[in-house]
Amino acid sequence: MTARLVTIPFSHYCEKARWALEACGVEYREEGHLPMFHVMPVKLAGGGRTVPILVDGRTIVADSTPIIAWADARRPGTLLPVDERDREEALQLEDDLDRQLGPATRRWAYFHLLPHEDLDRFITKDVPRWQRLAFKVARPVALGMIRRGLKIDAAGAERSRKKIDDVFELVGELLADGRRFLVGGRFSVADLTFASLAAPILFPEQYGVVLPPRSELPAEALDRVETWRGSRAGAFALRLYANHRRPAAG
Ligand SMILES: N[C@@H](CCC(=O)N[C@@H](CS)C(=O)NCC(=O)O)C(=O)O
Repeated sequence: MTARLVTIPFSHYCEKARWALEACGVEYREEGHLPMFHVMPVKLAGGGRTVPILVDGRTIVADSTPIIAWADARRPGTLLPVDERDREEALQLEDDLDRQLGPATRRWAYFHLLPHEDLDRFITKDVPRWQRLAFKVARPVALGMIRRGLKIDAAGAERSRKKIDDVFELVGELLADGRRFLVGGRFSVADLTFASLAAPILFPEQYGVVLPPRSELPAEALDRVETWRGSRAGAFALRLYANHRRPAAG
């Protein structure tokens, strides 16, 4: 039976899981939902509250980190380094990035993009039609819930901007010795995690679902995005996407 990945399609933690499944050659089908509308399907599938969650027969794997471990077990060594010390280092980086970078890029991108109703089409793509229609009607309420739930306001966005700068600086320092990957000389979970969690502020073309083109970003956000894209860490993430991720379907 084909595994099922329950997602919020544009979510970068879902992208992290999706990329891992594809890298490990796992066949799966994606079931996308809008934020808030995801709660019931995730519970019914046996998960907690967040996506992604993977369902493979009776096996339920919640959270992108165990999903990567599950995918790697099917093709060992694809993402989790075989060398024990490298593996520990890569998993530690994954954990740090999950806790620091992921929430910061999400908050910054939401703050700048949510007010622009014309960008809703990217949020509402690949979800059931009824959710799309309900979102149209309930937009102010849904956005209010997202904003309150994730503390999305100007001060939060500015804190997140600083956090992203700090993480990019740290990653830039790691890369300063000329290494091509973060750990162990080859592509691993650490690289995949950095690139996918940085994606909401870099807009790589190969992201697993279509993101807004940069030409449609509000000017003040675009400036910052271009700065991040041009930084050592940003250019690294874009290279990982170009070389290690299949192009997004139309
Ligand atoms: N540690 C989790 C984080 C996942 C996460 O934060 N997912 C968000 C989407 S980006 C979510 O489901 N938010 C909905 C909610 O919290 O209700 C993972 O790596 O899977």
